Amino acid sequence: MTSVLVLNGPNLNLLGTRQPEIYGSTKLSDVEQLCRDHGAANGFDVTCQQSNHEGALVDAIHAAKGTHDGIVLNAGAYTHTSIALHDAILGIELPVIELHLSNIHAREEFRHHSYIAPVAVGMICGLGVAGYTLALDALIGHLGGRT
Ligand code: CA2
Repeated sequence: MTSVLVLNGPNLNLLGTRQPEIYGSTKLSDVEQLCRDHGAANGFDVTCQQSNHEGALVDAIHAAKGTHDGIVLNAGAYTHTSIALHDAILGIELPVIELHLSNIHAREEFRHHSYIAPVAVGMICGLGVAGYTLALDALIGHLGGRT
């Protein structure tokens, strides 16, 4: 069965607890359950991980090789700073869909640049929690699945 890693970065463990006007009021645990349910309903497996640490995210990306078929990645603020995540994605040769809850292009200028974008298949941003299932469908479609 196709297997997808949904990987969330720094501070996303706070989802649903603060700044609902930007990030919505859904908790990360509910987002993760939504992703797993979406996979189960559409015939693919979803594993969810979150870390606040750049190196742990690099390790998770490396570990995805041979375990998962692709990654939905919300790298949080590391999106805008991390050459290490960029290089990790290049190193695994698995398709990555970049995801952001908020529209990073409608926010502060420092959020406009992404180190993930050049090594991602594509990016979904600004659509809130719905973006996660859209990103999963985009990844499955990219992998040649049915959704
Ligand atoms: O819009 C997104 O998904 C972001 O990746 C979220 C990051 C931000 O640095 C990116 O520019 C865009 C921040 C995640 C912080 O999440 C929180 C959620 C609730 C309360 C506080 C932080």
